[in-house]
Amino acid sequence: MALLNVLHFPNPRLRLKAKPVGTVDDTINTLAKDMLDTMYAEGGIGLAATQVDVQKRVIVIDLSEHRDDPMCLINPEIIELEGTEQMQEGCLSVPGYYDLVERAEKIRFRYLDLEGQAVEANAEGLLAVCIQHEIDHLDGKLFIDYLSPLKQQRLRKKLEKQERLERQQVQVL
Ligand code: GNR
Ligand code: NI
Repeated sequence: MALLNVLHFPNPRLRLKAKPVGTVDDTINTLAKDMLDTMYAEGGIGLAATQVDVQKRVIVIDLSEHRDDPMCLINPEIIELEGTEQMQEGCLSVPGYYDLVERAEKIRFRYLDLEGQAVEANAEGLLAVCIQHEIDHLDGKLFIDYLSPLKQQRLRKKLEKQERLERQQVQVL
């Protein structure tokens, strides 16, 4: 088991665009496993490779109550969008902040599984929101990008201050 470091906004590396995975090999399997360990340890329902500073199109999700039903999606793509819906979102890269975001209500998506097999499926509700949130990460986008510039500015100041304090704490230790 390996825990990976999760980048926090406004780290510019969260803006990098992830590259498609060529072949689903052991490296990708290990990455997916480490990402799941990290997601569980941090209490998230999803995680994108971009958040752990790996620019590969890999996401993991687990919406189950008992945290025992992981999904790993390689090269995920949305192929159809339907309707709109607002949901309260949070992000492991924007700790302690939650806000409403409007996204498609239903999606059809495709991806490669950990065996490299192509899969196509439909999603709605929280799963649809989560997949859209994670694919945004792979494209360097954060949920707070959808908020008003004023909210983004306030959040940036707050998190920059928080990071400064954390760095000072580390120096004292
Ligand atoms: O843990 C998470 N919860 C969440 C809630 C509403 C919408 C999206 C999410 S994803 C987030 C974990 C995360 O940051 N994934 O990138
Ligand atoms: Ni996120």
